[in-house]
Amino acid sequence: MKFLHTGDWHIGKKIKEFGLEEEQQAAFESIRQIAQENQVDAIVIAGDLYDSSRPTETAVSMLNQMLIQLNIKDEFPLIAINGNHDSAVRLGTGSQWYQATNFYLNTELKKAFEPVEFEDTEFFLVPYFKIQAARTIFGKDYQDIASAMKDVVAACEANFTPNKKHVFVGHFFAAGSTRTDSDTATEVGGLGAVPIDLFENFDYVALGHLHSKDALSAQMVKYSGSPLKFSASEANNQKGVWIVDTDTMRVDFVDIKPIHDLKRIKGSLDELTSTEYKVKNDLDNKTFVAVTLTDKEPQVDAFSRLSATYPRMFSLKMEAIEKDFGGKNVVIDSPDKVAPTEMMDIFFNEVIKQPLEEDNRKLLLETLKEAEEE
Ligand SMILES: [Mn+2]
Repeated sequence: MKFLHTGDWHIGKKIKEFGLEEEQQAAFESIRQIAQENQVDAIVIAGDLYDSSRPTETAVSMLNQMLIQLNIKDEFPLIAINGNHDSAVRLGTGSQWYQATNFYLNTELKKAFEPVEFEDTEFFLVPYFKIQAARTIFGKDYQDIASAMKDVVAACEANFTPNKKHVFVGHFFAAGSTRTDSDTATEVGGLGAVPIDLFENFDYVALGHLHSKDALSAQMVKYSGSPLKFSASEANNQKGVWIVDTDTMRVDFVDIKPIHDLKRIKGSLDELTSTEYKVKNDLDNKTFVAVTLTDKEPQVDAFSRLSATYPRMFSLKMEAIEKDFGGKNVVIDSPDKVAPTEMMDIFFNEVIKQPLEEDNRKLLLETLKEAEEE
């Protein structure tokens, strides 16, 4: 069979105050077209369908229309799980009815071990879950997601039908992957990372969570990435979906072109606000723009001039001020490999010049934990 692997739609998301309805609708139409052109037998959505556990009415109605279009009108079977941004309970309401039209949505860990079968392929739908859910099911006191995942994988493997292909659909942070700024940026002390060699008995692992398709370099363990760029760090990312053929085990990436791009621009205020610059760099009023100003002196009217030129400017930085911050320029070689707590220690020691106090450290850990759960 052939299926399309996507995820991290984040319906309802905004970039700063700018809604993305038009862009998300256009990206959806591209996904639909790719599914039709490739004549896929199913579409896998690997979590984070919504951006929020309490999506707005507009977001709910938009996602509903999309799912109705794909599943009822175009008659594509759908395979989906919740991500950390979705509320498992809200998203999962109705999932038993959906099965009547070949829409398989699993939001409960305990239901992940019975595969959904299509022709030669078994799909194991493992939603984003908290350690507590695994403790309840397996009766073990896991301290990290990786050890819980090991038992989850074993429970799936126990139900493998031999001679079929096995696909794991999941939503987690795989060890060794690289982040972008729109990913949920906290993994307290790395407790959330799952090593990918756990999945060696699966033919393909369709992941959601990280927003770059290149977050992992494994051949058969892939993040689909988000269909749209959500942050400046994704400006040069290629967005799209994977088409997976389980007969040949061929995996191809198909691009999605955004109707309005997201770009990073850098230069002096005069240069960036000139018409020539805008034209030359193919920037229009709907382009999402992250600006780095190179002027040595602060420019009082920078914000108003830039936002008049780029109505969707979502970030503005001054290179000179960043470098002069606290009289010290702290360089961290691989920030994605440094735990947030360690990052704060470096900040306090190097910039504030005194260590983080115990009370504040506690507060920081609690805040990180809350952020991680959101
Ligand atoms: Mn996500």
